[in-house]
Amino acid sequence: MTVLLGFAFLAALLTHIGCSNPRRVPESSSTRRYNRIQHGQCTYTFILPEQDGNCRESTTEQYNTNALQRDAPHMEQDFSTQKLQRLEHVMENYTQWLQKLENYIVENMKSEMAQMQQNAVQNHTATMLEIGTSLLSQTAEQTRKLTDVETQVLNQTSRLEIQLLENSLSTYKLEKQLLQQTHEIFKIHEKNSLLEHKILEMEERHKEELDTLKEEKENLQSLVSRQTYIIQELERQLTKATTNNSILQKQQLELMDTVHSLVNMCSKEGVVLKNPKREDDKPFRDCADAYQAGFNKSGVYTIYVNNISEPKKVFCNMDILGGGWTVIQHREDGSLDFQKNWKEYKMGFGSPSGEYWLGNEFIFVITTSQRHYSLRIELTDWEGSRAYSQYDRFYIGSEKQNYRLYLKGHSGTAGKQSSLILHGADFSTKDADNDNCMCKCALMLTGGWWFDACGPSNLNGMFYSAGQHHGKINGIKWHYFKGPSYSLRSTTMMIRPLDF
Ligand SMILES: [Ca+2]
Repeated sequence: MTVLLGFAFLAALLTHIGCSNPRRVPESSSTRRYNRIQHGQCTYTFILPEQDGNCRESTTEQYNTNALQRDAPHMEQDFSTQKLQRLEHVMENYTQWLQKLENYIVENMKSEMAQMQQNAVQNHTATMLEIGTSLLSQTAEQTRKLTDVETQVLNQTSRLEIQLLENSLSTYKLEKQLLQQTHEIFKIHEKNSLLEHKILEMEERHKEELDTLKEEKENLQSLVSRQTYIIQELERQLTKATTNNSILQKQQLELMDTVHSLVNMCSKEGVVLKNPKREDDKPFRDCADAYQAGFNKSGVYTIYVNNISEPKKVFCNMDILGGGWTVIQHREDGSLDFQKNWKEYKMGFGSPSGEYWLGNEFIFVITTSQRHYSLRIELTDWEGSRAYSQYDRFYIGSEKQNYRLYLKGHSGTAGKQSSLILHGADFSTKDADNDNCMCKCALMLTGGWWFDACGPSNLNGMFYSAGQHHGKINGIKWHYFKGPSYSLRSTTMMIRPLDF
């Protein structure tokens, strides 16, 4: 419609349409007016006709050239008609041309519109893409953050899991230890109950043993009272016998007198006695004297020891190695208690026909004031084996010297080493501690002996009967024959002059 309105200016003329390559308008048309329109990439140039001057002048000129014809009305009319026709024709051309132009513009506009729409779509798409990209980047950022958070959470979870595992492990270990300890406690409980059971059993046994011992004690007490009675009886009988003995002695003296008178009578009448040796001729100092006096049977003899007015009964062994042995100690059945004091050991105790100790004072006098003596010790164990120890030289000191022991020249079968102390040892009893021990050997090992500290022998220890002789430290001991805790069956200590 705008274009159609433009036809009001019939003189308007579109000279050129250029797209992308605007062409220069020729200079020769300076007399014409140009109008340019820029639309997008295309430029439209319109040539507009001159309106006033020329048109009017030509009109005026035409009027002037045809001044002669002004008076001729027909010519003027034809001319106008022709002009009109020409104009109509031009107008038709214009109109066609304008239609074309319009079509062309419409065509162009269509493509431009499409272009514009496409551009708009592209812009929109670009915007959308941008938005999408930014959204994507934001999403990526968020995703990254989420991933970071997830990683952290995973790390923490794994750390917690590890800690949980460690805790479980330590818990397991603790449980194991607890189980072990419980087991040990259970074991200890078992042991405890066992021990308690044993203790109870032992207590019961002890009670039984105590009861038995009480019974035995009562029995022994009654036995002792019986024996005391018997002893008193025996003492009375002994007094009687002594009285009888004195009567007998009187009779003996009378007989002696008779014998003497008979001997005198015989000597006067020339009778010679074949065996003049008699026990009463010369008192025996020891068994060697008796043997040499012709008494060659083992038994109890009376000897007269130097400086001791009282005669002493001893057992003489006339069998071993030529006889003549004076027995100073003998044990054989445990009938005699050897747990005696100093005085008893000094003067001797027991019976020469059975178990006895001759007495330290007698041993001292015999071995130091008469002759040089050797010592022989005969031992028998519970298996029936016999052995001996012999010393070439033997004597003991005085009571002031605690009857100190002196020995030399050991030999024999009862051990290669001497079980008696060779370097000298004092005599000890339960009431006289002269040993070399901080303890009291005589109390510990019983009896009286030449203990050292406390030494390898004690023939005056406790007598243990068969079956009980093992593991006894206070028994009758001769270490180098049967060991330190074997109690022997029988012992004999005897002396004989060295020059016998
Ligand atoms: Ca001591």
